Amino acid sequence: MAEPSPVLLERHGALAVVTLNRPDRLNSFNEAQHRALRTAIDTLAADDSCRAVILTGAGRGFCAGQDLSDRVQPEGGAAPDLGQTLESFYNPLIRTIRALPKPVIAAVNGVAAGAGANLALACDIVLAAKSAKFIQAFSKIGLIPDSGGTWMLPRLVGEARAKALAMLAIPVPAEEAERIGMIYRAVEDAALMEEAMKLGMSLANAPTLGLAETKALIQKAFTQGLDAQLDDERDAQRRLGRSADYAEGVRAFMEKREARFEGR
Ligand code: T3D
Repeated sequence: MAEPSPVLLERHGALAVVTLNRPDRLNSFNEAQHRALRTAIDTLAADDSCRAVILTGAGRGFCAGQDLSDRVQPEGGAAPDLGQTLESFYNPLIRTIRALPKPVIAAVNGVAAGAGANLALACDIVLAAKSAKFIQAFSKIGLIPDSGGTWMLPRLVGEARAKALAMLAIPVPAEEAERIGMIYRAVEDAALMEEAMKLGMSLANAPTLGLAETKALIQKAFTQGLDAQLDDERDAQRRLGRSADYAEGVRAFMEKREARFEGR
């Protein structure tokens, strides 16, 4: 029988749902899943009719990071070059999601561990089922939090918590993750996909160019001062002022009706 695809891609109009699909391994990454996810995201990136993306996991986990069964070293065997896997797979994945000019929602349906946790945190809006938890599992196997973890965690939760969570690999339940600002919201398990779809549909029908500029500017804010940020805001607003969605937004407001944004 043919192997099931390690990544599923569904379209609901302008909204795409990407599902990691190796549930018996908690959707941990092997090379096939990396390649399939890259293809799915590249396809959506190139498709202007896709205006928002949801990333979720099949089964009871979101993603348990690297598939460790591919990392077992025979006694006396050569060590793997983990820098190479980061360079080839994890880093491009995080860079692509951060640079994607459309919103990406993580719908964290269950445990998110190692690179799986940091993949979720790299998304623009993170919703999690209340039973989900986030674990910086790396320290348990002698590694550092990769996939942007050492950059993202201190920004989200502060240096003190980031170091403790990373060094102790403490599981953070979804509600606690919401309380400390690590994620946007924890929701009832049964409501997760409905909430994610609602949010996704509303983003998919929003002014996409404005959302893309908002995403880029907020991400930039961590790396530059206020003066440079004000200049970038001016430039973005100038570009957006020429967009069809801005003209439609103003017209709709004046005519007291719902705007019909087209993402251009
Ligand atoms: O290597 C490189 O290229 C560098 C990049 C590294 C990036 C990384 O992500 S390193 C970190 C790798 N991930 C981990 O260390 C997490 C390992 N998994 C766990 O700690 C636990 O599985 C969880 C805390 C995530 C969940 O625990 P629990 O008790 O809910 O489930 P479980 O029973 O441990 O797992 C269920 C099955 O999934 C189990 O298989 P089995 O016994 O039913 O056949 C388990 O072995 C498998 N599984 C879970 N995580 C992984 C995995 N198999 C391979 N690799 C995994 N990461």
